[in-house]
Amino acid sequence: EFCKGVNGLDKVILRESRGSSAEVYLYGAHVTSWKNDHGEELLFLSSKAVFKPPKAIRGGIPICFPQFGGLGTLDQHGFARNRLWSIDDDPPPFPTNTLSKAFVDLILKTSEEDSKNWPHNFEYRLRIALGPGGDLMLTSRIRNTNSEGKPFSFTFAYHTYFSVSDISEVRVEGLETLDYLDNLQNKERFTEQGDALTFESEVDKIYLSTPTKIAIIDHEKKRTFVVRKDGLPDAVVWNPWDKKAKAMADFGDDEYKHMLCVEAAAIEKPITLKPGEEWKGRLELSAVPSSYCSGQ
Ligand code: TA6
Repeated sequence: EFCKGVNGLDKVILRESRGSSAEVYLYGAHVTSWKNDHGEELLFLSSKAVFKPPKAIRGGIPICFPQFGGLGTLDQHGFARNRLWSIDDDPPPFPTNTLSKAFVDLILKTSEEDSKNWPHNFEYRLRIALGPGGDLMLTSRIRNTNSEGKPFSFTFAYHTYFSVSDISEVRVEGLETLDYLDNLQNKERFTEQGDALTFESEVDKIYLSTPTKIAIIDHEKKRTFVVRKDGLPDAVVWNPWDKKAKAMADFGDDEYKHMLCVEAAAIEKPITLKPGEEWKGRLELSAVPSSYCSGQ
């Protein structure tokens, strides 16, 4: 369903037959809402989010491409989240492994402007779909359409902001004992301790070679988010906490208590595509009652 969102920006609403829904703005191909079949909002969106290009929307699932973070020559997190995407009316067959009738296909291609800073031709096709159980599935297909002989490399993240009732009551399972780069200690490499992650201060860590499944347990809501990913070996965990929260104009001072970013990513080893080659990166989010034991 197409409609106008905040500030008249084009928005698509996906509705699944059992009541779950999602919303995505063509600006940034940015998912800003994902609700379960009880109408509960599962993603965090800042009350101060600015829906005005070229500023990225604060919350939901920003797409970080072709550069994660400030690691290269482009703006922080690349330009995909700051561009107007189009509806892809000629998508290649997507091998989605679940039948989904609630989906939208978006596409972003090289622009004159972006070629100045990132001199490559690409086609980025993104399918956003709701599965029968209300799972949210994002499938990215990025193809190098350069003329012969010009490979390109990129880093990538689905920068997902999960809504949590109280960050001090949240645990993350699946990243214990792994190595990570700590963005707060100039990206030095450390090894995570042996049990679930808990949060009592700012965290900004890039976990390396992570499992395909990560669980985010919201104790108060008795809800577990399950992140399943494919083609995305790394995972970023970020909470700005109070000081950084105050420093962001598009983020409420106390909002850090109600969000956690767990981002399926490919950062440590950039992805390189030769002309004609295509990369696929899949993210599948589900929200299940916390009686769910993460070992499943
Ligand atoms: O994902 C973590 C991170 O790289 C943090 O360092 C912080 O900068 C966050 O992304 C938000 O970045 P943004 O450009 O959206 O404000």
